[in-house]
Amino acid sequence: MASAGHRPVKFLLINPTSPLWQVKLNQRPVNSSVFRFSMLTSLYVAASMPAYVETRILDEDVEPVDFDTDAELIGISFMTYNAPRAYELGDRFRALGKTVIFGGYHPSLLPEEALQHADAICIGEAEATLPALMEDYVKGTLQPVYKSCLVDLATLPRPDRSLLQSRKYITLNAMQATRGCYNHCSFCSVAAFNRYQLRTRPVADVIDEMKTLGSYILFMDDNITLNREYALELFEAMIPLRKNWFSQSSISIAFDTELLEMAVRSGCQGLFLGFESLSQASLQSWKKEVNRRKGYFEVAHKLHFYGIQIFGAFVFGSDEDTPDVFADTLDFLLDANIETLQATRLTPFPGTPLYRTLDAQGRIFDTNWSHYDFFHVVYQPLKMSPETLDRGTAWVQQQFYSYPNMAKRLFRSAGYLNPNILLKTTLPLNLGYRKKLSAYGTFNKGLLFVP
Ligand code: B12
Repeated sequence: MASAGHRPVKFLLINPTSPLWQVKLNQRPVNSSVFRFSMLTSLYVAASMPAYVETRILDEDVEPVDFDTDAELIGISFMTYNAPRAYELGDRFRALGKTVIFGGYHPSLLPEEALQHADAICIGEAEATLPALMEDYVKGTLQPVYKSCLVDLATLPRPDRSLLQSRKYITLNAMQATRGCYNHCSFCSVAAFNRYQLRTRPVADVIDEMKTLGSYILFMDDNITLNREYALELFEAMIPLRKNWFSQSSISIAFDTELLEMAVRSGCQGLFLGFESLSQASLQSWKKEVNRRKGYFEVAHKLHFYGIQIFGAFVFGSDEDTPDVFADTLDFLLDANIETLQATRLTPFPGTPLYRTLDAQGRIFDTNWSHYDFFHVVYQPLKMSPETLDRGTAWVQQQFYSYPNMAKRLFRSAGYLNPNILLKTTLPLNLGYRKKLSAYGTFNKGLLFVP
């Protein structure tokens, strides 16, 4: 609906993807549906637009790009791995006479590069840049760069999930209670993007939004328990809603029984935990202080005791890692019965301290951004070859997601997880990872590694 004083503007907001996941005409999405969720980024961008803007969201993971669109303004939102596709789309739409604006992690952290393919870029959050950008756009005085302050989360607009084709996603019940993180882990672009600050939303707003969503909720927070007092207040307020929820947290929750019990009472069913490495030296070199000197088996036992499944994240390739790291980590993962694994090759995202260090040491040999997807080695590791790092990581993934290991894991998990949650989340996620990994050729690559 057009508001007084402004002509209506049609805006096409694109979530680009890599050639591997792009949907072609009349084709079904390639990626497993378990990795199609949230879209909170696009939803918040759409919600930040003034009322006279009519936004259509196009997600290249589920539908092909429409170059015949009648939209006059094209927005492209991207991280690093899809920057090359974003640039290709930006160039093409500009050649068609459209105005192109960019936002997201990559253009925020590398604005000069991004600006070569767009008319304007937004550094930071859409909520604080788009209103001014649109004022200028309708007046014909668009500027090349709009920079946001950190938004006060009490002022966040409410995402309109009806802008998405819900049947194409495993769930759209994703939301945020907090943004950012104040820890200084060297590889993390989330903390860098959020200027190493944590912000929280008023608990009443979070509860209001939760009430509008289904019974399974994904919190896209970077660490929902980072502010302990806030988390306690939020979890307590969530209890009467009787929802099931999943989020990211640091492993510290396992050592805080009061917080853990409150999380369980509020419906916590699974946590994505950044273990990152078994090695104290690696954790120290990455400044991942929050994990240091904490027993990982104890973390797993404690969470499992409370019926919480674990999505464990491990990163391979620190300067301390030798080829033994792969077998040692796999032993832990299987013994501790971690339900789902995200194993990644260390990736120096632009804008992070890690990028600056490796770049200064001349060790980054690949700046094809499409390889910054955790499935490629883009820098020279210190104590092994790039091939060993690549194949060793693939080997861990292949072993972890082998059918026998999956069966053993699920059987053990059945002893402490709610069977409904196991069937609806643990099993599909394990199968989804197998599908995704096989699309990347991980299973064949893993066979080339000799532990
Ligand atoms: C959910 C999520 C996913 C989901 C869904 C993504 C989606 N399309 O919705 C899935 C699972 C698909 C995913 C996949 C990947 N992801 Co991911 N993901 C996230 C996560 C956890 C939350 C995203 C989110 O909802 N944020 C909340 C919104 C509100 O914040 P935002 O994205 O920053 O958006 C704001 C601003 O950036 C800005 N903005 C953004 N776009 C635009 C556009 C315009 C025009 C404007 C004006 C403003 C603007 O305004 C927004 C509102 O304030 C983030 C971490 C994070 N904290 O963001 C990682 C993150 C974005 N992912 C990351 C990565 C690396 C990936 C993968 C490449 C690798 C992987 N994890 O397997 C894959 C690639 C995709 C694929 N096909 O395989 C990295 C990106 C790092 C980087 N610098 O590139 C992040 C930061 C996590 C990390 N490990 O560091 N991801």
